[in-house]
Amino acid sequence: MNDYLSTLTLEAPLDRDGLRRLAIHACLDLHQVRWLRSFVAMDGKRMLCWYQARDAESVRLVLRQQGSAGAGVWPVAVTDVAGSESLDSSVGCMVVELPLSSPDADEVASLTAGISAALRGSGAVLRRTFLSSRDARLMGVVEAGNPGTVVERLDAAGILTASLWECAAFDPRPPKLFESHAASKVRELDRDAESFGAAAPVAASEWFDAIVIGAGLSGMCALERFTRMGLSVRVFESGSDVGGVWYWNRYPGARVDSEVHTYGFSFSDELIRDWNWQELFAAQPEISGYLRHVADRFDLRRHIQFDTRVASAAYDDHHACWMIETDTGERARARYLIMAAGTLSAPQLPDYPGMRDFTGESCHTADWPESGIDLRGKRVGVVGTGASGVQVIQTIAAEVDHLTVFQRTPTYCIPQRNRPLTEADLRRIREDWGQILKTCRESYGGFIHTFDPRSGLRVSAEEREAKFEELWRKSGFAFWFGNFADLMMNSEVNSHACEFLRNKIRARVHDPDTARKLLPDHPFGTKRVPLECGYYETYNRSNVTLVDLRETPIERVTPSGILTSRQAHPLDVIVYATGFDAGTGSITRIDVRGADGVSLEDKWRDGPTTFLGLLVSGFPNLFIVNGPHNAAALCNAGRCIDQNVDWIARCIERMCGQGIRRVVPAPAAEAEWTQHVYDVAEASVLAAMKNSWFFGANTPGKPQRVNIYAAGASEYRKQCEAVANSGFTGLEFS
Ligand code: NA7
Repeated sequence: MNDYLSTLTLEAPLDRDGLRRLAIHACLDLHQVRWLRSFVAMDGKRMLCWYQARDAESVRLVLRQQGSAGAGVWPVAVTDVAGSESLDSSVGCMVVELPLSSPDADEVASLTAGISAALRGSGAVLRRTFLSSRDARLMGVVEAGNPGTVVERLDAAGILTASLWECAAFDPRPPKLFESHAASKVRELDRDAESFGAAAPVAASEWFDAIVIGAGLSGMCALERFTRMGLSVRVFESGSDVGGVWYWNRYPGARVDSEVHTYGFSFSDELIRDWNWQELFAAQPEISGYLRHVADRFDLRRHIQFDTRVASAAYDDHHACWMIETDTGERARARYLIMAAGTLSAPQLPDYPGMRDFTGESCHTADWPESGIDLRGKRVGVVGTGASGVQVIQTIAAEVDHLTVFQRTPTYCIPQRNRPLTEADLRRIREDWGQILKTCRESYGGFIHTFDPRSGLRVSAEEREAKFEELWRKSGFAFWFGNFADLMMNSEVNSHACEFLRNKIRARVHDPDTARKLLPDHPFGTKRVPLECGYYETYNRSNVTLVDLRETPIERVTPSGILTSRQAHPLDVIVYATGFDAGTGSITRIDVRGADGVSLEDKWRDGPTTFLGLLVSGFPNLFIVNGPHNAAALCNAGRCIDQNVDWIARCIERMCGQGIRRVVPAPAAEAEWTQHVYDVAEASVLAAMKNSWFFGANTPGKPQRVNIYAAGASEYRKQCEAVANSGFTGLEFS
């Protein structure tokens, strides 16, 4: 490490808080720049900063982030003058600038000795010198004393000074955001522990600027961004590795439904360049591998505590911080709490009587054992035909002895048309990367598919049918998000699409009665659309039976299988592909308590209320990356997570930059956004079918309120941008 100095011109007088705020932007971790000491002139117009860094460019990067791009940086040799102790920042000091005729060691030594001798008996002491050989200057830090006397004494000794400024010395380290990080504050808080009902004290090492819950896509994205901002971050993850849903959903056939290159992280061009995706729609092992690679490559693991579930989080209004407690009683505090626990991650099992009595093996798709389940030659029952059920069913049908599918609501599945990615594909992706991101950013769902701007009613029936056929032959969500612009807003257009897809099912399934059971009757897109690969043909197999639970409901699970109102189905394995407590489940399963001790679960008892789906009134400094009321649920998760993390980071940057301790949405702004979310849903085809997790209908006892922002990802982005660009209107900062 080398020593560097820079002189910054200050726009406004800088106090200790202002200095600390600058330090936040130093991103010391990232650039490995240690900002050791600053000397701020009493007139508030300039500041001399001393850094240690690998090279001057690293310091310049830091200065650019502080908004001081023009400041000069020069290498210096630092000498602590013999006998001096470290500078006491509470004592005033002076910076004396002296020109040198030749910066050789002898001249510097004699000048330093001369200054010390001249000041002897004046009350002032030369503490440290910075020698800049390049421009032949010596900067001396003189502690205590009177500036007039110092000038007089140096003059009398024939020592020429170029300038002398009276200043205050500040130690900006460690670059923590808040006073409350200091050990003394920690002790004070621990005396205050009854507010958390806590027994064990919190060690200083358990203080962070931000706590992130979850190390899936959103937690990793937030972690990477926050550490780059210079925040100290601790991520708590219940799994034993990174990945979130990709860690837990290890069931056979688990596969992403976004074109995978549009799904991954966008924060590193090198990552885009170096990582070679194998398939257009990658399977779970490949995505897990990618996420593990990112964690290693960007050194994220050291901030993550695995195998740890956060049980509670309480806001301490007095100290403006969150305190979390894990299920093993560990505690940690942070100014910001980031919910990154996923929107479809709280698995939901049905509550059929007798489930515990089943003597075979059973599990939820999102809790699949790491060692797998051997399904070969077994009688397997799959309950649920959403995206997970469809993937399991089409994957295992050929290997099991018999597969019984228990279907409650049929859904429209569209062909995924997966394929390997070739060298040429990867080259094209890298060349077009900027455009791909732009398209995703501007599209309804954050995917690479964009709506046809025409109305589906403005074209002839033949043209419409031809368009549907063309889209159906494409891969991914082309049929959903590349369709006519009014597909999701006009029920007539939507009903044409439904009939087209029903005809496809009729044509693919041989047995008319089975085909009939598979025909959905709700509007297309009002339930998340599964992507399939031979799913409908699975029902043509002789070892597959479809049970329609609307005709013959499940009565109970027995020790040997499932009993419906019509018959017993003997089974060796039951797979519950029954979905999630969507949107709110992963958040309210944690006991989150806001400023006045009210629990978030209670606040959301009649349905979630949020501002932009990112903040909740009464819960200061709580940010939700992907929960209810934002676009993430309908969206290509990678892209929407990017955008949400970016917005949150900007908000936190503003708080750090202005010394703000607390942010919370105004109740009126929250009410307005929540109403807007409802209004958009009511105006769309979603209103015609509320029996879905979009409305929380799949979770017993949950109020039926829309969870998602149906105007789409691009509109959502615009709304968020507008709020941020207007100085975060709707938020109350204090
Ligand atoms: P989903 O899409 O919520 O699907 C769950 C399925 O389970 C769905 O068919 C449900 O029927 C069915 N279900 C739920 N509860 C029961 C009970 N009690 N009995 C019978 N059937 C039941 O979850 P997935 O895991 O498939 O997909 C989640 C997301 O992951 C997906 O959108 C992709 O984004 C990735 P219902 O329709 O409620 O009648």
